[in-house]
Amino acid sequence: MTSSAFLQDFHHVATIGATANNGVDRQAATPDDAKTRDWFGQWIHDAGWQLQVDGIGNMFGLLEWTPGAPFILIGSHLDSQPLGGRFDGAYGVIAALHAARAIDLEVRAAGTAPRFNLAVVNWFNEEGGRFAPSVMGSSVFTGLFDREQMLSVKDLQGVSVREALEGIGYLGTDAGPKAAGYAEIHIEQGRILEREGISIGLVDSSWYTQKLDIEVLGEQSHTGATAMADRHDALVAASKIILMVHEVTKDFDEEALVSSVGQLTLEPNSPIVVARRVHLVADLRSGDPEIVNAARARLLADIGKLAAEHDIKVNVKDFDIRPIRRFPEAGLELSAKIAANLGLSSRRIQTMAGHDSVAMNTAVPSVMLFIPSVDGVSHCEREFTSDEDMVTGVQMLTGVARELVQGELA
Ligand code: HGY
Ligand code: MN
Ligand code: MN
Repeated sequence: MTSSAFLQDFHHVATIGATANNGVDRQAATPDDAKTRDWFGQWIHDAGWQLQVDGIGNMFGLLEWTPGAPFILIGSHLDSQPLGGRFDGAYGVIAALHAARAIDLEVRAAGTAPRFNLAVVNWFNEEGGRFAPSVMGSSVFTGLFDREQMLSVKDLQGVSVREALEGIGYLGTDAGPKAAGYAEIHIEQGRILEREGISIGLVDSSWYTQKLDIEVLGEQSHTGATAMADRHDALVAASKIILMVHEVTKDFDEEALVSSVGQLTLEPNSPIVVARRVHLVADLRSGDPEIVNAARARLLADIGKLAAEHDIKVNVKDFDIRPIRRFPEAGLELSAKIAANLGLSSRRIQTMAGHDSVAMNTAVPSVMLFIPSVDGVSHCEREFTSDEDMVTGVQMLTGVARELVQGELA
């Protein structure tokens, strides 16, 4: 792997869908997402590998050294959050391209094929900003989500996943590779590695997460002419619920529970009309499922009281519930050994964010690696990781992938 070639690719992709403040906005199946997909497809073609696109828009670059043998998949996602960071996901895809190229050269020079083939993957809609739930493409690939159901999911403008993928020419028909293992490298999106001066995070488990779909139903009326006592203001009630979702974290130890409402839609959204309906999505996560469940129970009880006080209706639905998932011990030990052989510091770490590797780990032995994030910032234009840390991560991913194709985790 030549670090300059990797860095050149990374900084080029960061210009696609670039925002004014050094971020990117390449939401799933938008024209800018399509541009990075075209770039990825061209790279695969120029490398002489076979490109496949499956029925939920996942893209695979196949290095089939042994016809019919299963594949080790390495990669991440090129889609971003709205006004997001240029490292989240894209780093892992470009790192995987360069790791695969290095291993391909080694295999050709050695003249002997390893036990497994290798594929580089760009997962569809990992972010879940435009189309919920997140981690969509890899969850369909592993059978966690139903493909037809996901293709019918609509964005806020009423466009379905199917229509959006067809619109950018990436609703594929390929089956995709038979997976035997998976490895992904990603920015930490937290402060631990930076704070401790450690180069590589070895992800051993993921946090318990769930979303709450909250619909607040009041009654539309004139903001000027309606007596206050007669109002059923959905936005006032929704505002109190947003604060409840924030405040409930204080019922638990510091940082034991994280929660926010990140999305709100308002009807009819007129300055002269009392709101009739507000739709909110709350995200609750913890390393302990009992904490999420206790916070959820507290919120449901308080929302019930609020609805009675305001004489309005509130519908709350659970969705996107993800249990804690643990990565295989053998993969953690293998990665620790590879980091040590490379002279890199490493430590075990949990992931609070969702990742495609969490889905893949339900199907095949998977390895998830982190590199440091400056200030732990992510899903924000200020997201940053140094070139040096990125290049170190590519070396680490190459080392892990080299062992996986030999069958080290089989
Ligand atoms: O769901 C997640 O945590 C990821 O950022 N998509
Ligand atoms: Mn990501
Ligand atoms: Mn993300």
